[in-house]
Amino acid sequence: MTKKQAKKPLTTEQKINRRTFISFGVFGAAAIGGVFGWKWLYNSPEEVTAITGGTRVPLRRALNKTEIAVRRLLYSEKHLVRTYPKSMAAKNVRQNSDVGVESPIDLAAWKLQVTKGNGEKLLIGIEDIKALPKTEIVYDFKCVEGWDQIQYWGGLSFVDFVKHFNLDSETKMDYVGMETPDKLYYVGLDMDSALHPQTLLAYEMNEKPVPLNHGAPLRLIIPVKYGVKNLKRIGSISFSNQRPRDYWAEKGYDYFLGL
Ligand SMILES: Nc1nc2c(c(=O)[nH]1)N[C@H]1C(S)=C(S)[C@@H](COP(=O)(O)O)O[C@H]1N2
Ligand SMILES: [Mo]
Repeated sequence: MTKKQAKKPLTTEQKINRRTFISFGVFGAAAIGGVFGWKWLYNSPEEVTAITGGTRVPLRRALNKTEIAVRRLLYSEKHLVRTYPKSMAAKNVRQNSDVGVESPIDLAAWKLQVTKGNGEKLLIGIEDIKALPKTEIVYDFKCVEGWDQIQYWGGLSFVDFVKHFNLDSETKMDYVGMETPDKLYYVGLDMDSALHPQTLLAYEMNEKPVPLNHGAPLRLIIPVKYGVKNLKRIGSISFSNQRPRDYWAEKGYDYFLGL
């Protein structure tokens, strides 16, 4: 008698047993995968404590990528900030906080240093920047300390800047970092905000050269962000896929500080 057992239809109980077995198998595999995944993460190097600290490199990378993706979904960076007529711009422009703007500066010798993705460095003079088409904006500048003021700025839009200096491949990276020449004040910016059409490398305030205390010869005007990100006296610009160091983020402020 060698009847094939498989031909016999399964009873309900057998079916249940079989499904239970499969479920446990899947559950077990997931659990084992989870344990190995966790071990992999646990044994990964710890991130360099700077802007954030204490977690593993792959986890932080995933968290940062997620934050950029979620921000893209939630806020449209192409949404324009409200602008005002020039007549509404403040004549006495408020001045606030001078980290990195107090060291002596030789304006005639100043050059903007740009580090490209391949490490190559560009040195750009203010005249090269002023020779390009000017973009102007009158908008409500907002400081996290609780004041705002309608201000009038002019300069080279960051989009025009990257186009003119062939920084297209750099713009594929996630972040831009900017620092004062003495490196005492520095900001990190997500690329979407840097490439926002209203972001300027400003060399004029109320149609005159930017005064020293407001960031001469060149300062950042990034209307989609709070004042703290609007770095005065830009010395260098770099691009990266890791978050560049950021003065206020190091002190616990939100990294993006968007409006
Ligand atoms: N180099 C540098 N840039 C800076 C700051 C600073 O301390 N140093 N302060 C920021 C803050 S908090 C604000 S509100 C604005 C103020 O710019 P203002 O002085 O032109 O009003 O500059 C930002 N850029
Ligand atoms: Mo500020």
